[in-house]
Amino acid sequence: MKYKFPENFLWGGALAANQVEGAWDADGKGMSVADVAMYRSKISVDDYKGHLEISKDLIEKAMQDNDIKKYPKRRGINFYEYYKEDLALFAEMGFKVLRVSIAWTRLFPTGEETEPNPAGVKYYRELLTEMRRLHIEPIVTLSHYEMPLALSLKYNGWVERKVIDYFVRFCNVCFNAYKDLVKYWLTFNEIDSIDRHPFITAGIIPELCETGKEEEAIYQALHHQFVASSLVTKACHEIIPSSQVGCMLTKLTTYPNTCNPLDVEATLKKNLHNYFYADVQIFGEYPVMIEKWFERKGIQIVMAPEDKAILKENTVDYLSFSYYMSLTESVDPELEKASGNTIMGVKNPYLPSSEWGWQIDPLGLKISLIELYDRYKKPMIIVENGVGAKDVVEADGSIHDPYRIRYFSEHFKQMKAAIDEGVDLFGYTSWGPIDIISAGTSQMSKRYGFIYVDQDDEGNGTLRRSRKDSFYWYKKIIESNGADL
Ligand code: BGP
Repeated sequence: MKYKFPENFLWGGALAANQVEGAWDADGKGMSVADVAMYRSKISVDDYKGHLEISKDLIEKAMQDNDIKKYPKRRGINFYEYYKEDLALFAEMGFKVLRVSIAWTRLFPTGEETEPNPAGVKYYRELLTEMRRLHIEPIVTLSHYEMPLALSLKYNGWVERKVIDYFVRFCNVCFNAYKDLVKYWLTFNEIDSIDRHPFITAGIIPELCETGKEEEAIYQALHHQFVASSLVTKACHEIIPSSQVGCMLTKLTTYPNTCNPLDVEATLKKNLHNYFYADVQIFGEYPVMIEKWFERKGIQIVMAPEDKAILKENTVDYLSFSYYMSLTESVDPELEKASGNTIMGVKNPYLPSSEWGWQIDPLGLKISLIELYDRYKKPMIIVENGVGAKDVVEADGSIHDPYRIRYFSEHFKQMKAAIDEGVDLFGYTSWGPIDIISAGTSQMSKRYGFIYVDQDDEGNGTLRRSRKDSFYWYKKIIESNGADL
C-alpha cells in the first residue's frame, strides 16, 4: 500500500472545448482563434515553431473556407453532441474530477455583445449538471485558446486593454450561471505560453503589431491578462464565496546540459522566467528581475494607476500546472541545432522521447512538484500530464497501450514520492482522457486517451469510442486511490 494517495485525492482528466467539442458554428457560436488552426502533418523544430504563426491573410482565407477537413478543431471529436456518452465513460473509470473549458464564443460570439447567447449558456449548464449527476467535480478553465477571432482582428487581441472588460463580462456570466455547479475555476490555460503561441493564447497577429515591437505587444497583452485574472478572481470570490480560483503554468523544468556555470546560469534564467507568470498571480507583483529584464530589452508596459493594487489584492487560491517533459539547456547554440529531434532544447541522453520528441521524465515531475511547493507553498493540482502516441487498433478491436500505462505509472509514483516529502498536491487530471485534437499540430493521431476515438487526421472515421487497456488500468488506480500502482 506504499503508494496510497491522500483521502479525497481528486483523480480525473482534462479537456479543452476547442479540442473536443466540434460544433464550431452551432447554436450561435462565433468563430474563435482555434477555428482557424490548420492541420499540420510534419513535426520538425521549424515546422513546430513556424506553423503556430498566423497572418491576416491566412485568417481571412480560413474564414471563407468551409472545408472542415483542413480545420480539425472545428470538428473536434463532436463532444458537443456525445458528451453524455463520454462523461459516462469517465464515470465508469471512477473520475472524481474533470477539467473542461467554456468556449468564450459560445456565450459571446464576437466578444463585444452586452448579453450572452442563451444557447451557449444552456449547453454548459447541461454539461456541468450531467457531471454533477455523475459525482464528477468540474474544474472550469475560462480561457483555453478560445478567444473570439473578432477581437483578434479588430483589436489585435489582448494587446488592447478593452479586452479585459469583455473577458470580465464573460466570466461574470459564467460565475452567475454556474455558481451552484462549479467550485474550482482556472483563469488562463498555460498563461506563460503567450510568448510561444501569441495567437492562440492572446489573439495577437504579428502584422498588427508595430514593427519591431512584437515582443513588447506580447508582454502588454500578458499584463492585460494578469489584470483580467485578478479582476475575475475578485468577482468569483464575491459571486461564489466558496470558490477556489487557480492560475495555470506550463511547468518547463529545465536542466543544464553540463555543470559549466554558463549552462547553469542559462538554465537558472530559463526556470526563473518560467516562474514569472505564476509569481505575478500568486505573489501579486512583478519580480524585480523581470522588470530589469524588460528594461534591458526596451520593453515598456503601459499600466493603469490601479493595476498594481488589483494584482496585489486579488491573488489566486491554488496553483495548477501542466507537465509533459523536462528540457535541457545549453549556451552552445550549435548543440541545440545538432540535437535536432527534440521540439525544444538539447536532447537529454538520459531520457527516452515520445514519437513527437517530448522527453519523458517521471522524476522531473517530482522535481517540479518540490520546486513549485517550495516556492509558493500553495495547494496544487496537476491539470495536464500524458503522452501522445500513435495507438493501434488490433483485429479484435482491442487497443494495447503499455507505453501509456508505463508513462502514467512512473509519473504517479513520483507524485506520491513528492507528497511523502510534504508537497500539498490535491489532485491530478490526465491530459486528454479521451483522444482529442492536438493543440500544437491539430492532429488526431497524437493520441493521449484512455479512450480511443475512431477518427484519423483527415477527419475520416465513425467517431466510435473504444476502451484501451489503459482505461481498465486507470480505473483500478482510482478505485484503489493509487494503492494498485
Ligand atoms: C498544452 C495545452 C493542451 C494540450 C497539451 C498537449 O499546451 O494546454 O491544450 O493540447 O498542450 O499538446 P498537444 O496537444 O500539442 O500534444
